[in-house]
Amino acid sequence: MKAFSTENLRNLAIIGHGDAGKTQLVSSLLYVAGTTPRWGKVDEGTTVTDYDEDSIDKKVSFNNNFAHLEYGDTKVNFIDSPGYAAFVSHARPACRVADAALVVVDAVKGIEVQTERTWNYANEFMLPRFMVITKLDKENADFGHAVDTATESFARSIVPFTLPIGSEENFRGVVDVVHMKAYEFDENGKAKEREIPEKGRELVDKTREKLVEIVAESDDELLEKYFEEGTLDDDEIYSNLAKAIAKSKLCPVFAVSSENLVGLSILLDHIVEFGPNPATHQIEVGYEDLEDEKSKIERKYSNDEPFSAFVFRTIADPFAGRINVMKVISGVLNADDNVTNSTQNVQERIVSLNLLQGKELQKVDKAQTGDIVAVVKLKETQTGDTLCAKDDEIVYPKVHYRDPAVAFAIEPKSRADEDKIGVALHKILEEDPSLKFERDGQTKEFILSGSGQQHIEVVVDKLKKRYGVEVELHPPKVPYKETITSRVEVQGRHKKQSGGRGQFGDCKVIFEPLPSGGGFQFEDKIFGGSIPQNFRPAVEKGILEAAANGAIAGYPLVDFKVTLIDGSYHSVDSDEHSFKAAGRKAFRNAMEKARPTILEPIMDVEVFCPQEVSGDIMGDMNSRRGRVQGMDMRGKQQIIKAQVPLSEMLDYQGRLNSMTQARGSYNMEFSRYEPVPHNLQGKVIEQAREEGRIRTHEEDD
Ligand SMILES: Nc1nc2c(ncn2[C@@H]2O[C@H](COP(=O)(O)OP(=O)(O)OP(=O)(O)O)[C@@H](O)[C@H]2O)c(=O)[nH]1
Ligand SMILES: [Mg+2]
Repeated sequence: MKAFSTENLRNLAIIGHGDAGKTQLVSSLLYVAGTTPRWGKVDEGTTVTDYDEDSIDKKVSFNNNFAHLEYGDTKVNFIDSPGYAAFVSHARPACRVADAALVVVDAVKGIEVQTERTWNYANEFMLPRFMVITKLDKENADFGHAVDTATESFARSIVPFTLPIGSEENFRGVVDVVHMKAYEFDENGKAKEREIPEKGRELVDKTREKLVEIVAESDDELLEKYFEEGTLDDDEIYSNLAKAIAKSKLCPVFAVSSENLVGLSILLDHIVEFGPNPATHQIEVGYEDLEDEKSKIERKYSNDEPFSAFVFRTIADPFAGRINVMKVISGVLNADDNVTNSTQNVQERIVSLNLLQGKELQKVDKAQTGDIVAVVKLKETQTGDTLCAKDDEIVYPKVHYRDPAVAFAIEPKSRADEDKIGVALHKILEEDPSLKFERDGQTKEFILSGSGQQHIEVVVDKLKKRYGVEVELHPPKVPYKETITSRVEVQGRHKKQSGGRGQFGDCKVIFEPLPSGGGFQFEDKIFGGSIPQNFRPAVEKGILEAAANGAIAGYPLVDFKVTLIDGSYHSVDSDEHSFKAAGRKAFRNAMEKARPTILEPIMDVEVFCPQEVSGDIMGDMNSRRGRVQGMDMRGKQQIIKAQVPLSEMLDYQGRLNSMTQARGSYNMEFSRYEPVPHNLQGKVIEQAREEGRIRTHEEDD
């Protein structure tokens, strides 16, 4: 395949609610464009982008996958992102690198909870948007209603570029309101021009009028001309529509069916004509050193700039090995190039440069600015890294995932499983940065955290099927933390005389609370040499070690500051070990007076439900210690926003299903930590004791 110039590239993030029809849309577009000779179907497990065994089985996309098509002189790259709550966070990195988002909306359901969430991701990156109303062939599909809910949800100009001709099973064609033409489609999705039907003509004219007004209002001169002449030239309209889309002032809407291949080729025409190319961004900001705000560097989206690329996805392919997918932000990347991974400060050689068509790697010689390419067999490179020219280093900031919402303990079923679990999980985590895996310091359990039960279950499945590792999943745990609530000054003195050389360390420190999220700070305020310089870090280490085991229930103590003010030492008996022990002792003494308390995660929860059950939903929220923040309507759906402690949400899905006859859905994201109310702390402590989390400190003495 030839290398496409920047102007002829379109990078689209396909985003939207779970099951909206994103993957099918991509597969149908590939077929209509003649890229794939066979028409891939989700229901037959034959799409290009849902290629892994699990996706085929469950008909769900789990991570970003890739496809591309050639349409005239233009190459369109698709990033097909997941829409189910547990996996939707991957749509964020997709939005980070795309030049426009294609927001896919189910014509029967209208805007749904993850449509809003992914729309917000696109907002974060100021991404221009196209909206596709799909499944218009289905019973109860309603284009007008879907557009109305979109307008209600996203206060901005959302205007159809195409309108449907016919509805439900008779949805056969579209009117292109921009060019004022109408089309019908044959069984291969090929468009045949027809006249604009009289029925619905009024809506066509009104929509067209609205587009012309938007263009006129974008520019004073045009506005004047519009007032004088009552309309504008077509060319003026077209070029200004493209500008309005690029500036996110206008979101065009398209009517399609991926099942009947209606409207798809016209959608492609518009993507090519009006979609922003990568150079529309103009510049990308990176840093010489990420830690230093002032070391800012700008790169133009141009082949003439030094090479730089941002890696936003890693695939652990069972055959090819590790595949890093990246967007070329500036310059040109050639197969055989030697480049620098500026995030990790290592050199890498581009041995194998490819495009990805689903799982298929297609070798290419080079990639120009703006293209999305897959590099196989890099040694160290990970998701979030920057690759760049050796002599022109730049680092781009990573896309951060939110903290995982729930944690599960997983237990290897046998010794053999325990041996293999580390390597297997390492590979799975490489592919999915929204997961976290750690060993609990106190209970020694393997803790796997993710965005929900479904997320973790998919990992457990993959461990078994792909890596042959069997684990048992224990009920979810709440990642409590602890903190202190008052300032205290304490001494920590460690002295031991047991034959031979003794041990001696002594420190005086102040413990004080930091605001929520403040982490840990250590300040050395010793004047003179009451503790020699080289022993002071040992005091800090000792305190941190003790803090990891908490003060009340064995959960890590956070959000506090320690100031070292004084101490004493012994010229023979003092050593690092003694001062660490002194630090631990200071910690324990402090905890007796600093009024420690337990913290629990509070979640932002959004519930979508039918209006008639909203009273029940709110009552139930109250019984879960939830605070309702607001209510809103989306078409016939009610949205309830609340803040609820995680410990009260562990069984929510089941309860929501029974309250709404499975018509409700919800979204949950970590917000912050807050103290557990006093009357409930006893229960948390009791539970921690049962788990063997609370340790005695005898070993310190
Ligand atoms: N009738 C009809 N069904 C469709 C259409 N598009 C998709 N579907 C069906 O809708 C279901 C979901 O389609 P997908 O393309 O997997 O949806 P998705 O948005 O990719 O789902 P996730 O990636 O899991 O979020 C499948 O059963 C498709 O066959 C359409 O235009 N018409
Ligand atoms: Mg999908």
